Amino acid sequence: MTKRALITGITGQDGSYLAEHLLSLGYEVHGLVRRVALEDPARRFQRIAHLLDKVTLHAASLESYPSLFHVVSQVEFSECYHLAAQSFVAESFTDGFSTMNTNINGTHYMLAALRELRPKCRFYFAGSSEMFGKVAETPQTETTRFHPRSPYGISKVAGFELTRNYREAYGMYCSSGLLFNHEGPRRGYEFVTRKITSTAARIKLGLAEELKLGNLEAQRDWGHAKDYVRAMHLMLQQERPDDYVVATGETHTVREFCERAFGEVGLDYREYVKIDERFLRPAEVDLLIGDARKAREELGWEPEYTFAEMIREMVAADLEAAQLEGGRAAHFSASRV
Ligand code: G4F
Repeated sequence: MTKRALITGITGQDGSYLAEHLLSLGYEVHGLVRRVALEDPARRFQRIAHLLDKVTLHAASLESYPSLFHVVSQVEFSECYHLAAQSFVAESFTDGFSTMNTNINGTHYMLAALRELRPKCRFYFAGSSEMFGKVAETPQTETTRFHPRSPYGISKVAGFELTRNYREAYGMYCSSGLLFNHEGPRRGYEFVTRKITSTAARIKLGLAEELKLGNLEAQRDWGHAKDYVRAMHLMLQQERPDDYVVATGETHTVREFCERAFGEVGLDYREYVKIDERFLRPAEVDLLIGDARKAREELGWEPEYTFAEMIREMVAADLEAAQLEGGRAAHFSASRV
């Protein structure tokens, strides 16, 4: 029988990779999108443009229980991947209220709707290494104490606890992934990796002159999103629901990321990167490094990309985009002469 999955956040980096993965496994894939996205498909559906004839989209808002209830009542899903969230940590300091509202209530609404209508549906919650925050131990595992450092991190701890509570209180199959940073050429430009690779490419082609960043000494365990969505799927195929750390087990500084990304285009980052205090956070997560032994042993999950390969792929994609941008700019100025 064809398996049917619902992905919230299907238009994002992870949602688009997960949709591709599930389609390749023969799933019928449904995605939840905001109504505004349906009205602006060229921009909002960029990452899933190539999938639009293969997936079914439903309009709903994480802020509206009735809209989520309606979608869940429409189709018989056997798996639900709840990825939608306000996921930019810096933005959560600017507007903590809306981050909390979307991330906590959105998760609660999804769980409540499933409990009411599809209690047998398996649920995946996108937990985050931001939950470890000011880390209590290194490396971080499934048993490391949480100490979130941002409204975003706090909202993810709440979502994680709600997911665990639905599992324990109602016997539902609810699992959380404690995913460390995961990147790729579909990453949003506001996140540091994509900001670095896209600006390095633009500087190389003469389209930008410098790159303004905040804390260069922060350390992150960066993996590739394509690898991490495989882990999400595996978590819902186990006999029992559980929580898993997904990480590479390597950590690198933002500075090192800059060095490698600029190195890919033959430039020395020290000549272009400037510190701008606007990009410092009121409270920082200094060091993240995950121990994914449980995922390796129980799920049989392994990351395929190395750190260097991921950066190479991102820079190559951004060089291609910058070339198109440069071509368009040249065409525009030539047509004005
Ligand atoms: O790329 P970032 O914004 O990612 P961050 O805050 O680690 O969060 C990401 O990973 C989490 C998993 O741990 C996810 F849950 C979350 O949704 C998101 O995907 O920042 C990475 C580091 C930070 O220490 C930040 O202070 O880079 C530092 N940084 C330095 N300059 C900067 C900048 N970050 C951004 N976004 N922009 C800068 O200019």
